[in-house]
Amino acid sequence: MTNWRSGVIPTWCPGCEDFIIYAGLQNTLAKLNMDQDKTVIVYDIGCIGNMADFVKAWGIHSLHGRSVPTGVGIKLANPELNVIVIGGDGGVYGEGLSHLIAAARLNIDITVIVANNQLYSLTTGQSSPTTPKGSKTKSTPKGVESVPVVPLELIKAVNPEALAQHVSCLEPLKVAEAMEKAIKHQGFDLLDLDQLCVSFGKQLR
Ligand SMILES: Cc1ncc(C[n+]2csc(CCOP(=O)(O)OP(=O)(O)O)c2C)c(N)n1
Ligand code: SF4
Ligand SMILES: [Mg+2]
Repeated sequence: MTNWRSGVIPTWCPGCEDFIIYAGLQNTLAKLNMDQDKTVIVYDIGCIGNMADFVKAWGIHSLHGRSVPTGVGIKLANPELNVIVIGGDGGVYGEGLSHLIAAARLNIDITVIVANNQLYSLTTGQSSPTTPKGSKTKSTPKGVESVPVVPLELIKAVNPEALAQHVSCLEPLKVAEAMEKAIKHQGFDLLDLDQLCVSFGKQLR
């Protein structure tokens, strides 16, 4: 069986649900017997993006908010490749939101997996576009004033054919099932994962 672990020990905080996403991805890539030479994983910047060091696969640790267009470029240049994009809510729904919408509208055949902890966690817990209204975070001590972005509704609005899923990391088996469905899907797909940041986001769950 193909080994998808790089050998580098993950540096996430103990109890971080990024471990669930990492385990789900490892299991799914192995279960689907993915061709390691034809699988490319593009990582955004952030805690979840640090997975770039922990997975043994071709990949790019791109820029914050620029993982989706990097993945789109790879797919357009070589359609034979399986392209998976992994990022956080800050990168994919904040700085990179227009790229996400463009890729969904064009129905580019990539899988986008988002660790949605409703925070900019690597930078120690500022609010993101998905932080619920009223939530107190490091950057919003009096509570967030705006309503959150709802990723699945955005995707469905621009492409009814796209596969858009939402699963909580509290259900690891469902995370892996959803990853399998997403990777098998032909066309654009988004997997939004409810991921707890135990260090800065306990007040959000
Ligand atoms: C263009 C750019 N803007 C800002 C930063 C600083 N920065 C690094 S990580 C990060 C937050 C990441 O949040 P998210 O994408 O949600 O990932 P998480 O850390 O929560 O997993 C920010 C703002 C950066 N590296 N590059
Ligand atoms: S800061 Fe939060 S998201 Fe980042 S590794 Fe720690 S628990 Fe996970
Ligand atoms: Mg985040």
